[in-house]
Amino acid sequence: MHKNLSHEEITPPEYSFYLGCVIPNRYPFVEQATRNVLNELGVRLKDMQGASCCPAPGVFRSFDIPTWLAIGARNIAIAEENNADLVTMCNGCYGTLIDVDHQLKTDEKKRTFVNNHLVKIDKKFKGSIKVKHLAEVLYMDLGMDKIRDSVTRLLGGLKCAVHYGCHLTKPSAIRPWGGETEDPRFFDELVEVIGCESTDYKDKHMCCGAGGGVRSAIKEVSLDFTRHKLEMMREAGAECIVVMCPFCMLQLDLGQIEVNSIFKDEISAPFAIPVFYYTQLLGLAMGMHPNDLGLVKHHNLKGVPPFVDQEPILSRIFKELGYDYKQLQKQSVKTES
Ligand code: 9S8
Ligand code: 9S8
Ligand code: COM
Repeated sequence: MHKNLSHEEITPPEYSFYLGCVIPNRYPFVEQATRNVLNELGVRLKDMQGASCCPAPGVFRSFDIPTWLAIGARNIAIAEENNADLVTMCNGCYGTLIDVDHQLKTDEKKRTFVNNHLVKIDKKFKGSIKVKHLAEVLYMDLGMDKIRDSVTRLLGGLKCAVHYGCHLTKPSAIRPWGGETEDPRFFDELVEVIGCESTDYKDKHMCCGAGGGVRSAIKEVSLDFTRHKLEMMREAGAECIVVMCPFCMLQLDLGQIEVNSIFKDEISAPFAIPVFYYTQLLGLAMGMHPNDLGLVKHHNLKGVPPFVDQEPILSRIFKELGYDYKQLQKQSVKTES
């Protein structure tokens, strides 16, 4: 008998994979986890040869809009050459690239301006592809049924504080979530479908504190936001934080260590809430090995992410799934030496 090939098996969904800066430089295991998970879900990722910083919306757009438009357009043009919609794992990159794409698709004057520059490097913004966040690819393109079908084991009711981050849902008019910014549910649903609890907490949609260049400009103000968010998450009983933005990840992870030191007199106890990127947990629920998801920290180097120790939580989840954290760690050290 012939196996009926579904449409997907004939043409797997393809995307241009935009990495941004923070993941390659700070959290390379997030790229690994995401590549492996998408691959497992039947998605084909095309690398973007020569892609640069998006450039970061809160930093670049605030200073120089024409340059921001031109550099953003150059990155989108690379995805256009790939002939595949662009997917990004970062809210900030999403913010820049979707806003640039929207402005250039709707404003001919801006498009002409940008293309007059791009022609010098043999590039052109055509407006032929879409810019998507990973959340949209998972939730809308692949869809919740497909995600649900791919889950082979549930994560035991792990209490997650979901942090959406600003650029994922705002400005709502050029985001795909039906205008929702105050109470979106898609990220919570993605977390619930893998057997976690999305713990409700106060000021859930407040900024992590990093964005808009605030982290670089006034560290203490930015960390004061982070301190508040962490207090609210702890108060609600969250066991971990789940993000889909590496800049939020950096702020809530490394920032937690910083908060513990600069606000040590204001906080009731030091924070130790591990932070995961969503695909790391999704992969685990899909039956993938922790080593393929960047979930085993193989060394004891200081100053290397993840900064907040994930072992206590992971040991517990791994045990339920039949792995031994210490064993995995030892095995990996052996093969490395
Ligand atoms: S690229 Fe350069 S700094 Fe960053 S990661 Fe996301 S936003 Fe775009
Ligand atoms: S929240 Fe506000 S601006 Fe943003 S998206 Fe990521 S970093 Fe955190
Ligand atoms: C936040 C990016 S994800 S930026 O700081 O607003 O540019």
